[in-house]
Amino acid sequence: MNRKYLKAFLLAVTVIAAFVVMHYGCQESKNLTAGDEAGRVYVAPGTYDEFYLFTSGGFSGHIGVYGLPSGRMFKVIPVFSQDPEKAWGYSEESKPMFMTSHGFIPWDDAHHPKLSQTDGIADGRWIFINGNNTPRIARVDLTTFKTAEIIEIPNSGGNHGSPFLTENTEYVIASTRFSIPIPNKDVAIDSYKENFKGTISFVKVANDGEMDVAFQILVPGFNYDLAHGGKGPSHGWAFFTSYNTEQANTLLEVNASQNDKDFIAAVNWKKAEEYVAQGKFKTFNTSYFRNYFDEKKHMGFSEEKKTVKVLIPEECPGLIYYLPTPKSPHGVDVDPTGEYIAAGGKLASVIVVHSFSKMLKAIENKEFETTIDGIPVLKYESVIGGEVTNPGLGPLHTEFDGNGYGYTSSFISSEIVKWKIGTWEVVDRIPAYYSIGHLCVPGGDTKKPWGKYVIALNKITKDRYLPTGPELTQSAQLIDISGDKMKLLLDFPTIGEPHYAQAIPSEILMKNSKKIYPIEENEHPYGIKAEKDARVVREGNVVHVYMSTIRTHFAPDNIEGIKVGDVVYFHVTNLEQDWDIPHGFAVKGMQNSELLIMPGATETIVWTPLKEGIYPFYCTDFCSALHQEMSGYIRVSPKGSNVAITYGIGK
Ligand code: K7E
Ligand code: CUA
Repeated sequence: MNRKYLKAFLLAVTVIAAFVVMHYGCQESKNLTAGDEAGRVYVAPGTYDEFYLFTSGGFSGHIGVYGLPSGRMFKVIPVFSQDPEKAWGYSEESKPMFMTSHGFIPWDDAHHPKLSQTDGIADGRWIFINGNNTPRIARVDLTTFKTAEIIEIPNSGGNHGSPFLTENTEYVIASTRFSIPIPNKDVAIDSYKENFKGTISFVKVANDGEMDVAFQILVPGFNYDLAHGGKGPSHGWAFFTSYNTEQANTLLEVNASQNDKDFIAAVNWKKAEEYVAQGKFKTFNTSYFRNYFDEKKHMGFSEEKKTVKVLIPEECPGLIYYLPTPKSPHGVDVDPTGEYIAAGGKLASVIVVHSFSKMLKAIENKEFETTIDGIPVLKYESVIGGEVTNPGLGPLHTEFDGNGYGYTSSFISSEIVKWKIGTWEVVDRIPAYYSIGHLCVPGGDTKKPWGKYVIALNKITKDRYLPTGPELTQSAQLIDISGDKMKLLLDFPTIGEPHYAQAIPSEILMKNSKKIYPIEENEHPYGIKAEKDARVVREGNVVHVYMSTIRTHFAPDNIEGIKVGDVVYFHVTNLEQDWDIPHGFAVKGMQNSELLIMPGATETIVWTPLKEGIYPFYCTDFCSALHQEMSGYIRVSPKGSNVAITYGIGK
């Protein structure tokens, strides 16, 4: 480039930069709205360029955090699965988070991240995700990007259709993937039709996020797959797909694909609240756990709950209706207006879109085909709003852009199909490489989608990436939807098996991101506020080490008097009060994991030395130029030796 062009180029860049600053400068104030009566502050819709993307980890049990449009990974948030990097599930404080009625379960299969909403718009307080295997719902705090609570869902054979929300996060909702006897009992598997049932669960979310199973609805023994809450006019209702309405218990690939139509269950949860208030529920004895992490005590707590309220549709008229839906439907997605309910019939040749207003009319006129266990089945013709023909093979999930279009993923034909709400015509399609499952438009399941992109979440990526042995990477693809034609911008591999993902403008979360835990607020019973309080205390064969860290040493860093057979608890408080200065802690031969202690936090790890000798310990996180110096020694003497406890630093 010669000098003249360079000058012109620089001028152009300056003008563009000034424009961008002006444009987004005003936009920020336009987008920020005041808090509601609960004091929550949220951000109204607008145009954004930069997003956080939260992806499901599938059977890795975690959430991946990425930036958009870069596709770069920022963080992995451990949720249901142990993670030695963060000692999640290994530290004494985090172990209670894994408690269930099946005991300590250190993994799960997590499919659907779902951002909390206020007035049908993602508000950035929390992200929920389901444990599909051992039925659970987790809540992750988006100020700390840390799992804050995990609640088990009782009376469930698997928690796939979860954790979808009502529009003000009144409830997270869940449905059973597998029907089982409820309460569970020992029966012949081929007694499925008499004995197996499903449940739909409504989990109340308090203003501070605390979850509690408010009530469940006992439903026929089908497989319930996915769900979505209504919005706008359909607020007060929730929709659940089902398959295997044949009620097969073997060779489902054939036996559960017989019926031309299965059902979407439409549940009137406001009505359910009335029935519960009137006492029209049965109390079922059961066992399920609620686990939560106390940010001040830096410690998880676990409580067992023993009963749950169950509504029986036969005794609660108007509670639930079935909408016939072809064929083995998977996703059920409500458009931004709340009027249309799109179903992804895996084996269907069209995308069926039900009309909420027609559904209400059909209910009023009692246009029923039949009734199943007290649940009226509405006539298909009475509830159908439209059918998208030629939607590709194997439609699964739909998201919306807020400009009147739906985007449906089709697994078998491996593409995204864009269609117009109202005319139901397909207006564009783009291949996904390969075999897309879910897809995500920022805000694409809310009242006011942010749009701009659709992200394809692909299951199979053959020939797209460097081979990595028998299993290839999973991937996401970023597609521009700002014009008439979809445009592929970027491929990026993702960690864990991708199912759903959700995106939110970065500025909503950035300003709330927590930097440190104030040390003066640390209420950990084994925490210390200053280095001078560091000590080692023996209680029989249990030894408590109250340890501190600050750049660049541990206190104490020499410990003697530990014996084989001791159970040693290292309670490590990180005294740092600077952003992004965690310290690590690990002893040679540690049987569980390291610790990674955030500024101002205390964490505990237990160690049982098996042999006498000298054991180095060290900081695992490169924290300063003298990080390699951040280490110490523990002397372990034989069982029964008379070496007294001594400890110190700098002596
Ligand atoms: Cu992968 Cu939502 Cu579990 Cu569809 S589900 S793809
Ligand atoms: Cu502390 Cu490295």
